[in-house]
Amino acid sequence: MSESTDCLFCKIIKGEIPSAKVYEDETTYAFKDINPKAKVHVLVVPRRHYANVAELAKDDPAELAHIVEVAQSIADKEFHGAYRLVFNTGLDAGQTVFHVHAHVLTGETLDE
Ligand code: D5M
Repeated sequence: MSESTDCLFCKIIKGEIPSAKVYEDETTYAFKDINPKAKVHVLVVPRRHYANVAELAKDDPAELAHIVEVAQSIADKEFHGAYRLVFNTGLDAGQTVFHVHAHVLTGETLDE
């Protein structure tokens, strides 16, 4: 599915809801998390709508690899390439927005 009308992150990608953009290209959009859990907390999302990382990996593994590249480039700029990458997957794992997103946590030394 390429777009979901009720999806918060689809609306952010389309500019219908404001966001603090960090990076964008043809396939991918990155913006600051509204509730940061680290000094730098960025969400990296594919423009196409996939519910979770497993769907993305199955349907477009190149985009998943690209999301990792974008995360790396953010951390290279913010914190000498060190970062934590999290994909919450499923309600019981804490996923609240069902448009796949990589949490990139960086900018400071992270607790274990
Ligand atoms: O992560 C969903 C994340 O999305 C959570 O960390 C808050 C963030 N969020 C929710 N609404 C917004 C807006 N409008 N801008 C920026 N960030 C937002 P999950 O893994 O699904 O729990």
